[in-house]
Amino acid sequence: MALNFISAAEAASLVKHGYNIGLSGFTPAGTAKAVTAEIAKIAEAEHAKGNPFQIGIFTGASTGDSCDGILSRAKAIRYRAPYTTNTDFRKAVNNGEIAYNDIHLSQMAQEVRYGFMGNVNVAIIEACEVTPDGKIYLTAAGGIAPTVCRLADKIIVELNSAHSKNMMGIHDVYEPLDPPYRREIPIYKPSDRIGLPYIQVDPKKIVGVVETNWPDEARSFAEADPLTDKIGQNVADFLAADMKRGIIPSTFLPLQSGVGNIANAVLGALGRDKTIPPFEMYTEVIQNSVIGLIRDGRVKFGSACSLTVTNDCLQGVYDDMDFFRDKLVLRPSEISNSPEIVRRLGIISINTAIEVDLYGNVNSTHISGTKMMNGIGGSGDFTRNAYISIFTCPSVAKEGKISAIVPMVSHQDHSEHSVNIVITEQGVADLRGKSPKERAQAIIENCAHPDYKQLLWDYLKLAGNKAQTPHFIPAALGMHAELAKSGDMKNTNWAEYTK
Ligand code: 0RQ
Repeated sequence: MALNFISAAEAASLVKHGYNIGLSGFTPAGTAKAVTAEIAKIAEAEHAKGNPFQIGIFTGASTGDSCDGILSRAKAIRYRAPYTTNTDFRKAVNNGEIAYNDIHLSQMAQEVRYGFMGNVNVAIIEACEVTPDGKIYLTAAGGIAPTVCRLADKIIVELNSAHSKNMMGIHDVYEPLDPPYRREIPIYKPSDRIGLPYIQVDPKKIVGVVETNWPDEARSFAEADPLTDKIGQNVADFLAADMKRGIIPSTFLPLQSGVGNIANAVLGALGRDKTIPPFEMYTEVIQNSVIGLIRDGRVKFGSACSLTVTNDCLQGVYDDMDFFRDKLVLRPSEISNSPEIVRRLGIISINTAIEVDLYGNVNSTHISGTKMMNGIGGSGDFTRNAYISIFTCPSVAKEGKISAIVPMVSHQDHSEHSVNIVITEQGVADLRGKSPKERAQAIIENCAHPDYKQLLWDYLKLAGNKAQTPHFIPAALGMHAELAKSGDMKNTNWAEYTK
């Protein structure tokens, strides 16, 4: 069956008001771009005529501006899941305009399969190659593409020449069976391959192929600075010490590292620390620093869901594919983030917190308890199941007006039961094997900024000693209340709560 080449506008016209679209991609890597940009134009034209036009978006993780950004500005999104990083999308969500379902990334594909979110009407999949017999070769990410391709009524392929065909062979496409027939996912080491290098679809479902040349819209990273370098060095020192104690085997364990500036800098520092042997990654995103570490031989193998790297870095990988081919694999998100595999491989997870409380509960998603930042992403998939779960963050934010260490988190994503280690530029709090009161001592002593230490000790005093997890409930969110009132948590006055 011959492929039907159509324009992005023609493809977009197949998407109707009320439809759910399923997208390839995971972070801006590998996300469809041209068709979503045209859908936004249709939405704007319909809205100008007074007609409703909104769609649901199912995807792997965040997307680029040509999806979440353009569609949010066009007020074309009714519903979306999961993780996102787009500023305009964030504004619309925090304005109450979009129904945003922030679920664990490992669960996205299966929840679509289970029918929790409705039908997938159209799948839009970015490919570096597509064949008339229905083989779709993905670009820089696995995401939920295999699942939405199988479930969708229609498939549109964006054949993007900005991605090299050298990508063919890097993916390992595998979809588990659903309960009650599910078996183990047979990955026993990060480099194991268990599936196909392409998605096989019924060619009759491919209603159009849109040729594009549209580079990925990955953000650039802030340069590492003394603060992120210090956090990174603290992580490296901690891991080296745990290896010396025999807690981490001398062969080391696979690492997962989160997304963002801090995660990128932490990985860079880990790579430089030669007391840590060359290691493997079983992670969701490979960022720029990891590509450098693979080149240097510091990372032996990278299994991920996406290459979330800058375009020059991606081009470098494409140009050197002979070198990278046996050192990289990209997987669907339900495999890259599978709790079963995280537990089996003994992964050391390193994610970034927005705030951490005295007992080790972590907020990764909400600013001051109510406003969405990005989402939980894969941090929960890894943290809950890791061999050692680590959270890093600077001890203060916004020029020191906000302490990342607070008496009680204003929103909770990861509980005290799952969080092992907290690391700031101040130091390392090892929470393993400790009671809540012992954890509070370790966190204030080692992680809080000096400007906030006394305030936090004073809160503990106020909370008293006669409880398993001491709190003085009327004041537990007092630092957040003070931030809302005066703009600076340092002005918190516990005496106001005991008058
Ligand atoms: O604000 O953007 O205005 O400067 O939050 O913080 O310090 O630049 O750190 O880029 O690493 O992002 C948790 C959001 C950190 C990210 C989070 C403000 C701060 C800054 C960004 P500005 P930094 P990062 C794998 C795993 C959840 C998902 C996850 C994230 C901005 O890492 O989304 O881990 N994680 N996924 O000033 C107010 C506080 C604050 C604060 C920081 N306490 N109060 N603002 N900020 N702390 C990836 C995937 O799942 C795909």
